[in-house]
Amino acid sequence: MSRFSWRTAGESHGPTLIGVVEGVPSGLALDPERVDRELARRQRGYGRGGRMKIESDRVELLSGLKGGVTIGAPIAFAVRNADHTLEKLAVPESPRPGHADLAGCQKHGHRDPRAVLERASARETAARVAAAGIARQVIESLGVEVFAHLVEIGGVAAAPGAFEAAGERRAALREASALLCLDVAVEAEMKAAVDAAKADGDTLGGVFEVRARGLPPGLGGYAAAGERLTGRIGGALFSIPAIKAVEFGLGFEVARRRGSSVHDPIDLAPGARGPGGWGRFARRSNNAGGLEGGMTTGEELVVRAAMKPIPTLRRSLPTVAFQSGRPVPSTWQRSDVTSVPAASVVGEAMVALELVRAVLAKFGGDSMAQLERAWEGYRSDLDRV
Ligand code: EPS
Repeated sequence: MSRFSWRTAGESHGPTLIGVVEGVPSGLALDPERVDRELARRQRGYGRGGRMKIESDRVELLSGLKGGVTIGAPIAFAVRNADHTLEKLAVPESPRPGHADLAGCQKHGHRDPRAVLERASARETAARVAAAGIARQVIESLGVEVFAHLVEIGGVAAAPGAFEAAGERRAALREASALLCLDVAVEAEMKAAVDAAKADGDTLGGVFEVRARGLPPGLGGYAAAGERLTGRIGGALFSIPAIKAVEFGLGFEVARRRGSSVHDPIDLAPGARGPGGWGRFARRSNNAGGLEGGMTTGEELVVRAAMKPIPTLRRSLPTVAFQSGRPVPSTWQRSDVTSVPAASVVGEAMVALELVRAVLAKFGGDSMAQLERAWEGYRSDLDRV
């Protein structure tokens, strides 16, 4: 079995984004429409700009399948760019504060922000969402659900219990929301914040939350730094452009409380098995956000990420022209007012990719049948612990 890995290539205004996913077991009937649904969701969200009116992202599966079923070979895919004007676009005269422009030019020793921003652009995340849309079908077939929703935008927050209150209606509520938020009551206020920022030529950040259910305890590991799932998932979320903070469960609040009100007491599960049907144990609370010792606990995984406002502002910020060295206002190109809803879809994808990696690392298997046997075998093993 090859180790699970994925990579992407492609520029924001190049001909196409491409990607390769390796290590998906054979025998999985892959649903390309499942991938396209995620790509469409990433394009949505109140506050998105003109580019999303041009694109309609779709995945083209190029290898690793026979009759729509995985054969255990690398899965290559493309997501074409409708706007592929890369060679015609002007070179910006100055770097934008907040974007990769300046540090990227310094890193490469040139004065062409376009050569940096074309790859640094969050357009690349469409390929990540496609990679995850393929790979997550492995864990979805095992009953794992990964679900992200927007919890805050421009300082306007959803009610803290919005996810629990939504219950089984969560997917429908999110689908109906222009912001991919589960709290219908705050949506008008959130939209008003986006409208106000737009009117001022400004941009907005926010917070999204990713939840994962159906995970067995013991994914990840404590024995080596690189196995710790907290670090893997945290790193995966920090790899999304513009993410500045990540917190699991209680997050920063753990630093303010005593141990007795942080750690989740352990009980025997009220039924014969714990959450998700794994083992005999359950927790009274989930302040840990589903991770202890770098491993899943079997409780729900709960992680939030904070995104900064997009750095391309219609109202300019002070910067310096490369050639003249003079202070100039930053230039504006077409951009979003906010893309936190889209970032939530990318966050869901990144968490899903790390969970696929962790599941395949623990259970292995060249084929889905072998993976499923190992998964169910572990369920029986846990009854003896
Ligand atoms: C994006 C495509 C980009 C931007 C955005 C994300 O399209 P364009 O630059 O052609 O308007 O809308 O990129 C950024 C926010 C950024 O900072 O680079 C996309 O497909 O998500």
